Amino acid sequence: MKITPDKISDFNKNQGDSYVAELDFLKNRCAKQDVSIDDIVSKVADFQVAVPSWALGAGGTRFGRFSYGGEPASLEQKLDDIGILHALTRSAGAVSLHIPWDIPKDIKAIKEVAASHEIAFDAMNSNTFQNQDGAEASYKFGSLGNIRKDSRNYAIQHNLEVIKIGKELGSKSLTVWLADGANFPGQANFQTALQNTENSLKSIYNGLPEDWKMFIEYKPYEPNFYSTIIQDWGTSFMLANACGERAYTLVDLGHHLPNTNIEQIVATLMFKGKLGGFHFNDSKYGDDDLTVGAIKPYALFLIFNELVYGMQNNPQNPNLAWMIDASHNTKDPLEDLLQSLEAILIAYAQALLVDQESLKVAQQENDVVKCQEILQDAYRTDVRPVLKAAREKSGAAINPLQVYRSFGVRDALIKERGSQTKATGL
Ligand code: LRH
Ligand code: MN
Repeated sequence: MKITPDKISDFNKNQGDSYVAELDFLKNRCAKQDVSIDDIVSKVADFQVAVPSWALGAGGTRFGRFSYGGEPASLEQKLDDIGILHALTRSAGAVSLHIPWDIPKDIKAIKEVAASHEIAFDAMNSNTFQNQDGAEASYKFGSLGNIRKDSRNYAIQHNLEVIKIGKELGSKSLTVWLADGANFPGQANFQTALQNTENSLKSIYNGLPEDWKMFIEYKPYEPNFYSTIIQDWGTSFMLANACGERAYTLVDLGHHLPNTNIEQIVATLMFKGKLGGFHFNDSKYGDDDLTVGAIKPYALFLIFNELVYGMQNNPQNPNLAWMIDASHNTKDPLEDLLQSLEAILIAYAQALLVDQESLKVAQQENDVVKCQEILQDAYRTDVRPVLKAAREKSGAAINPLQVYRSFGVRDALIKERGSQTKATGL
């Protein structure tokens, strides 16, 4: 199923969305504060988020999985689905592959399919949290941090293999997330496990091509429920510094204990030039991998406020890798991803509206009330007309979800692929 730009622009025309009037109102209102809405429209139009190859089918939990019908059964079909998201939004121009869930059988063919949808290959993800058939060593008790040398070496080799595949595809970064840890006190020596992990990461880093980055993703728990070796941003930051200047910390929004001040972590990592990228999602309790902005939209806004400040004031921090990492247990995966893309762009546009100059003055005067008023003025601004303008400017759908439903995309995918296909991934 391919959605062509002309079909989208026809739908846009016939829809007659009145967003232009709302946009003009916003332009007039913001002009007084010397904020250019046209600038924000361009920045939003340029903002590209990578879609995870492992989140295009129905996700599940240990308590069950409910398939969705028309799921992509191959990497080609996954790229076609991301092609649909990109055609509708023009902001999903990259895929983040997970190996071995999505090993390209024919590199040349896969690159052609991706190019046909104008999709780039973003960070590659290794998988040393599942034993593959015929595995020469086990990851049951860990991988890079395993007490057994054979498991550590096997995991290092796997990451070097993932880099090799990524190089052929044109990717420029590797994300390493480790499930490694312990379920019980005494099960592992914390220092030995950390030392083994650091040495293993250094071996992988030494195999990183000159123009590549390595992202070290942290997580407090799951699947281990007593300790996780790379449990928090500080451990990831420490390991990234130990590896070298092209190693960075990756922030998955769901990988924080309740009430963690994630925006402060973001500010700290950008200040130190060690923030590499994001896995966007939302959560109420644990690593719930829910739709971005579905539970804590204000927290997402505050994170983007620090990101915008950092992008304007921290040249020491590289361009960030933006990725979604969500799981769709009860929603149509593509509708869920469309909602996540919308929430990310809304938070970004609201953060770009923050009057940083006035905020700085209010902070210097310890005018606590004024500081909050400045932030919440931006957060309480309906920026959806900005997103619509950015999408129409990019040849995308003014209202992607409406087009997705009106074109009957899911029914067409079920007709094309059947109702029993199952996508690789979580
Ligand atoms: C771990 C994680 C990691 C991926 C996996 C699919 O919870 O966030 O980023 O490897 O999900
Ligand atoms: Mn993640």
